[in-house]
Amino acid sequence: MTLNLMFHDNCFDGASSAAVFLRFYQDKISPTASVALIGLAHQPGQQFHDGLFAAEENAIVDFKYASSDRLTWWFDHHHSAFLTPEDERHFRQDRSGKRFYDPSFKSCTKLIATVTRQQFGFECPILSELVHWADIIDGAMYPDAKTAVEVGEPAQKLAAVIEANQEPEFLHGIIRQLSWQTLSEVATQQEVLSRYAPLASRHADNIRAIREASHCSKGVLFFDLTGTGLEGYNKFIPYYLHPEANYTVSLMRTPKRMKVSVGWNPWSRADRKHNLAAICERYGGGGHPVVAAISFQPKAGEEARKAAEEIMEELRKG
Ligand SMILES: [Mn+2]
Repeated sequence: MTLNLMFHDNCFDGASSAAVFLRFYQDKISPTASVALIGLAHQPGQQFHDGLFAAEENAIVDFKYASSDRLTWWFDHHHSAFLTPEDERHFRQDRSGKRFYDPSFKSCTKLIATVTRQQFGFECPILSELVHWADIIDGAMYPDAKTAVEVGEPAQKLAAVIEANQEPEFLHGIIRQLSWQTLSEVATQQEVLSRYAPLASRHADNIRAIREASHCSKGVLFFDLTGTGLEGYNKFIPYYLHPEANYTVSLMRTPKRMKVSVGWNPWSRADRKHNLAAICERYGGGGHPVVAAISFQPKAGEEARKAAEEIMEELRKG
């Protein structure tokens, strides 16, 4: 048996989802399957090409639905799981019993662990620490912004390493380890810690850059990182610097895309009146109600800036 296991790349929940699914698959479906891991990133334009579904079984976890009849397994919890209404119809008509969608879950990892236990009798205690942390990290369940920004726990350090990773082979190794070892064992190994060290100093630089670039008006914090060369940051930094902000809107440029990110302050005492995934979907993006993003072509700077401004105006109205 061959399996293509696709997962949300550069994401702790994506990697954890892949690890839990991989272990489930080996324990309950096919112990000898040859499994290829494939990280998927959100991109403007067409998302899936046919080669992704070339194995005997093809699985997607923590990522958008593909209306391919060659898709065998699918698990997702994102609000914006369907690229089109046709994709959603395709999913609703599915009778395979192997495609699962529940946006009430904070992490896809927990969704997979729950469904595979209930429907396939899959139990694996060494994974429980991983499932616990995926829920905290993907669900932003930290007690305060300081805990989230200090990155004190090994799981948080591993998450930062995964988010910054640019070597697919390294992440694939981590996923395979996470399916057979405890999270603590994997997260505290030297290979992970040595990758975290340079990120820790970059993290401190990012805090400084965001402090300088950001300004808050009517509860909405804005910063533009396109001129800084910065390609990613801990998404809680804005609320650590500006606890008074209810929302953040930011602009960032990477070689592959121009990205508008929109977030809700998880420690805000205000009532959230906007669904950020729904707002971003209007521009071809998506995500969760509390954190969402839009990817534009790298050259579409003006288009991205216009979208960011429109979104800020909407959020400032309260
Ligand atoms: Mn997720």
